[in-house]
Amino acid sequence: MLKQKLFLASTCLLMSSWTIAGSDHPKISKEGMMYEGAPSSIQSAKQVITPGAPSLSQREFERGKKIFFERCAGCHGVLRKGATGKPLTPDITQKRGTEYLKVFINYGSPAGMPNWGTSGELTQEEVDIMARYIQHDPPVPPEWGMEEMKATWRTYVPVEKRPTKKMNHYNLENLFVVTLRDTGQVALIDGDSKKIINIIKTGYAVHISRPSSSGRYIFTIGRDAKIDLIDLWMETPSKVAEIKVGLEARSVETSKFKGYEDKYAIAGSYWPPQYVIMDGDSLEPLKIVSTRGMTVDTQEYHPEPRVAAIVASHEKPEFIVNVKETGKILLVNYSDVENLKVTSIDAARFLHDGGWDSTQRYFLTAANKSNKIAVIDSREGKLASLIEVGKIPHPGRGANFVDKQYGPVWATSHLGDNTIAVIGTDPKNHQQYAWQVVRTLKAQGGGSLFIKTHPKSKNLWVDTPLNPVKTISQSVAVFDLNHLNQKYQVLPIAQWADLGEGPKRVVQPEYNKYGDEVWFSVWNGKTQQSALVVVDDKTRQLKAVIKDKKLITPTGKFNMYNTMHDIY
Ligand code: DHE
Repeated sequence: MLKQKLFLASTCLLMSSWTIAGSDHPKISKEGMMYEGAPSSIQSAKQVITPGAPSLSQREFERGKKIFFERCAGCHGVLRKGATGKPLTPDITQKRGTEYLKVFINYGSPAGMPNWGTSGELTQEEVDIMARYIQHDPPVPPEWGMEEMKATWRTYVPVEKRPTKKMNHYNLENLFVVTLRDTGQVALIDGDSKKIINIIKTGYAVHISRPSSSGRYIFTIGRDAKIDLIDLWMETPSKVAEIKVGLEARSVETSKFKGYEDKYAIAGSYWPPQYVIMDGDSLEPLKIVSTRGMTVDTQEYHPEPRVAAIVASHEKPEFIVNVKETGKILLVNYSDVENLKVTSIDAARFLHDGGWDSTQRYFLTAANKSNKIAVIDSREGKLASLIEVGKIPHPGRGANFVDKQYGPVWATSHLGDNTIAVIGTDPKNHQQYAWQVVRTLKAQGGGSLFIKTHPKSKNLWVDTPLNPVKTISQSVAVFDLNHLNQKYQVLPIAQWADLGEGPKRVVQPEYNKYGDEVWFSVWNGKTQQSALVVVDDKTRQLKAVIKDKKLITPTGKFNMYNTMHDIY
């Protein structure tokens, strides 16, 4: 029996968690493993000894816990109830037994489990520890309520001591806030001169930055759920406040509705599963709301529904909050924080990222493991559609343009295949195409994370940083929006950066304010040189390479003007 399982598991080795089109030799994607298995910052959680589970020393338990939080929690959830990965609670794992689990951890599975052992990511001793560890009850990390938040809330410059006008001469609207992932910093880069203005220490494995509605402040969130508030009006833009809103998080947003500009901020956490509304210029936490509850489909209780993307509505004083595991989209009305009204919309599991259509009325967001895009009508407060797309859509914020044949459209690329789904977004004047996939373009391969265009551009840029084929992960495809039937052009961005050794993944196209330059990160290893490459949008020629030994592992870049106004 075990032999048969071993055979099955090893044949699975040939299949990828994400079938990466464009790869000559499909295999478990190391890049995919890195993406989903990004380190968590959770450390504290008590040892639990579970009846029926094999023995585990205290040292082994600590090691298992660390490995689980770092490598496994992203897919299976901290409580191991299952998310993109299968549930791994002791009632299931103890029935499988240690030997079976070891095979599984070693060889992976076609359903998406990486081959941790045979890939060399875990040693045989670690595989053995993990097989025993997951037969014990999951240790539960602590909760994080108002007391904990307030204890981590620091003000460096109180609101009344901050400048009352802009004290520097930077063109703040063309500023780029660049994530330096592995150093837990952001670089502020002047989009006009391409010079670094300041590098600011932020949270662990910092993830995204969002500007306040006026563009005065930047909110940066780390994977450790630490938010740093940066005041751009200071002579040298610097940090003025910080708070830790949980133990793990990915998203932060600020209020944008008329009359509420810069008033509130919201952050969503992975652990504990909750969101918090804060005061926009001090970060004082005002209201914490748990997202624990029932799933959209089987309607069973989920103890760990993580908060994914959050966007601020332009139609109402509302934040739109994606709850990953329950598959629900919440419209959180912030006009009366004490009597909070929350509309819960049924979408699909597992919600991840998304962005607005060009009118900023409809929010299009990926339910990635359902291979669907959910469309929220933010005016009516309803689900407008659930659209079947390719395998594991990953739009970032997506791309809006006018298709000559189908009118206004929004597009997403995919992690799991090489397609780009182009979706009609104009129910008023192009009703027959609205919420339909009107075109499917074919790009370089799977492993795409971000797609981008700009209202002034005729180009559609598609990255593929997680494709296992180097020539694909190190370049981008660019389509001509006037000739979508023609093949894309490939630009060798990493080669242009001329960096020497390393994975050099090309990630996240981002336009400057004027829509005439597009910036790419060439994301190299922590000890290797990385760069930002700036391409002239019209000519598609190299315009500048920004290299500096302080630019370590740049990934996301957020142009102030485009991010403030949701232009993409
Ligand atoms: Fe992200 C956005 C979650 C790994 C770069 N990422 C998001 C959002 C979520 C998310 C929920 C939407 C935020 C919003 O709009 O409010 N990301 C996750 C993960 O759970 C995941 C898969 C694994 C993890 O444990 O973190 C993950 N992300 C990555 C990376 O490895 C990337 C490529 C590099 C990095 O910096 O870590 C990465 N994610 C980004 C970027 C955005 C993002 C650049 C914002 C895109 C934008 O244009 O707004």
